[in-house]
Amino acid sequence: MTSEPAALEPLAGRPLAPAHLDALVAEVLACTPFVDVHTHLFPSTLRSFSLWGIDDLLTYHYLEAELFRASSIRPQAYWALAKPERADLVWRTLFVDRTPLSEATRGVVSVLHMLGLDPASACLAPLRDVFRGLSLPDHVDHVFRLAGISSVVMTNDPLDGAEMAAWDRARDTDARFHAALRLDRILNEWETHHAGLAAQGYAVTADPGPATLAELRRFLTTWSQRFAPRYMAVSLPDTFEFPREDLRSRLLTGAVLPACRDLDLPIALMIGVRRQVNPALQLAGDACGQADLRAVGALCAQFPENRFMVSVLSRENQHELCVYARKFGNLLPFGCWWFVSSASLVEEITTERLELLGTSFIPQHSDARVLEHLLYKWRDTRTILTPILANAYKRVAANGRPITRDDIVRDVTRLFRTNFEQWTPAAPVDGPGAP
Ligand code: RAT
Ligand code: ZN
Repeated sequence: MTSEPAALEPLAGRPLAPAHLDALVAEVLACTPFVDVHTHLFPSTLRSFSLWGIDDLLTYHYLEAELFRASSIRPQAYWALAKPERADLVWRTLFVDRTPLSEATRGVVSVLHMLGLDPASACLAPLRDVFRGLSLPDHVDHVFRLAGISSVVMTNDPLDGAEMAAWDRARDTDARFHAALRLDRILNEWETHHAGLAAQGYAVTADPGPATLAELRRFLTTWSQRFAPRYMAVSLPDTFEFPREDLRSRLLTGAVLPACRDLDLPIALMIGVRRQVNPALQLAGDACGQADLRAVGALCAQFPENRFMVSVLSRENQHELCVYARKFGNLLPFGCWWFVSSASLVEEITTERLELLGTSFIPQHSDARVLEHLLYKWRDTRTILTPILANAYKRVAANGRPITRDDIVRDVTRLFRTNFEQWTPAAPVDGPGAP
């Protein structure tokens, strides 16, 4: 992130000539610290959970999916390799033997370049040496600064025993990392995972009646008190329907949404994933499908006291989501998720959202799993957003409403900070983080 150039300051309240708009938008995007509302990152104090450095970057599942297309290696043989061997294979296959043209490979090139490393290196040894020499806490500071972000929201699963034990052991916290309570196991696999709640002392059964729902609500309240999450979250299949007489609906309406209301928390619904269409690929084995967004409309209408952050995975659902957001003030579209987070689609989706919703949405989150993902994901977002916003301003100016630098600062701040801050509990997002 750059500091504000003093030379541009005198322009603050004055109408801008269209020729200045691209530069001004780029400059405001560069100097506004963003809040990253959905990641899979952990603070450096949770050492064994923190993914960073070249081997983690190269064994990202987005790249592994591409490896299995480019190499004849069988998934089983790949998983049997040690992580550095897997990273070597990905590097050789996707970066040396081929040009890194895809979004995920270009991302690694961008990260290496931003860190002053050689993206054309024939092997990984020199890159590993550099990462080995870094102190993780210093590197986190450096990456946050370079990425232009002030805080990130994690993904925290209260039924993940290993993660919870790591939180118990962690002595320090990092106020820039905020929690989000992830409910996939509860809302998508209750039959398998209700035993996890029972093991924590909650009297729940496989077939949730009023007593079990009350216990689930107590569970969510206890974990919310412990983690101070910014929201609760769940990813949902493309087959998700609401209303519907099923287990998920009972859990959602009987416990999760009431708990969100009690705790004044939004729920993030990430809709459209088809999990494990090719299980041999492990994390890379998920796909996507078009969902029926009447479910979103029904939830927003039936639960006006709840706030719904929604991201949809299929391109075909994006326009419908914008239209539903125009109908319901308790619906906040966020991010271009996973398979729609590539330049051409981000451009299309963001332009459409701006046209239909003004600034009342959150354009992007990084979904970073590896610390350095923040670098390319946020750089790409700023690059893509610059002409989209500048063109929107040019059209408004051409229609007779002059644009000032203050307008741009207010809009960018709203899109990448305050829309989220206003939807999350009173504490500012740069305040205390997870325990
Ligand atoms: O984008 C991803 O890394 C996916 O694997 C998922 O984690 C997805 O973002 C999710 O949060 O379910
Ligand atoms: Zn994610």
